[in-house]
Amino acid sequence: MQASAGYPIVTLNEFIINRQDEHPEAKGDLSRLLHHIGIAAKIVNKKINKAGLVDILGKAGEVNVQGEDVKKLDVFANDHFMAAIKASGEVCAVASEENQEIITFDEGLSREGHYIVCMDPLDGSSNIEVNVSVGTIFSIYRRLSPGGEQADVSDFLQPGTRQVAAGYVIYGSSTMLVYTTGEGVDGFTLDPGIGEFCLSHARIRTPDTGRIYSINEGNYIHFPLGVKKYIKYCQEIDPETDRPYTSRYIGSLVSDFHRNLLMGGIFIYPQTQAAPKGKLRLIYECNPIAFIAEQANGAASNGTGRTLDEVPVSLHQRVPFYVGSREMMDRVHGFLAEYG
Ligand code: P6P
Repeated sequence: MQASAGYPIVTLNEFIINRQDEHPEAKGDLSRLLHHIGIAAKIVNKKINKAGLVDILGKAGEVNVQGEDVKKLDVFANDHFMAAIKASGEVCAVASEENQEIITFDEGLSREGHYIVCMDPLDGSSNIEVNVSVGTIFSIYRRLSPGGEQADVSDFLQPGTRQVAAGYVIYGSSTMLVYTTGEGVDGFTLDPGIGEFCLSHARIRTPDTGRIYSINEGNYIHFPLGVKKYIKYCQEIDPETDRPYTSRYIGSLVSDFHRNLLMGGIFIYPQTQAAPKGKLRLIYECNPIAFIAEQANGAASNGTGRTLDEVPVSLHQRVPFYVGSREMMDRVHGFLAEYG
């Protein structure tokens, strides 16, 4: 995708429209939805950048100097992404990390909406107080229930292979939106000067291997033996295979994944004593990240099976999650197969 002659940037909206033009059958409904998600990301980004000032402007639950109710940022993010998705008129229901049940949009255009959205509006929000990057994760499917009827939870229990699009926003040193519609992965960096996400990482492909392993080693004692063996493999001295690797763990899924996606690496959140099924949620954390990883030449699994093949049984289901460079994934699968 080239910028138009003489004009140096491709904005997210231009990119979405250009991609839509490549599909004559497309009616623009997915494009409109992605555009609205981009708007919500800009609104949330503006608020997060001021997060440190919340103490001055008032803590969550208080009324700030502008007389507004100060909300926790993850509630703020949930409200704005929910409102933007509803405003697109293309979505009949949303499953959010912030809501126990699905939120259905039953009036007007939305009831006919072709899509459903699964999202974690602000993943890792506990990191905000210490100014660590956090992210929004979203996943889009076609609805299964008939248009015009109220959506139900069965619309959301689809395997990740049925995703139409998936993406994340990382609110870091710069704010980026990275997404896929199944034709590769592209990254857009927010230019605050013009208030636009601009194409900055076209056709992201993760390296076949890497030297970064990301896992919370504080849980080491509870890891499956195969994971323990893999960690020791990463730490062994072997110049032939460029080991020992480097341990990098931020504790914010979007940040850890984004770094490994660009540099090569592996992220692992296996079963632990505190989280016997794993900690991360299948439908709004693992599936969208897995879709992006595979579209960028990487891989994602629950340790024994492909993440995207798993058929969800509940909205907030947790699964073990392994995601990253293909060769590193093959290696950890070997240890899991041999040692369990
Ligand atoms: P732990 C953040 O709370 C989160 O959901 C993910 O963003 C992150 O990868 C994980 O939990 C970190 O969990 O147990 O290592 O603090």
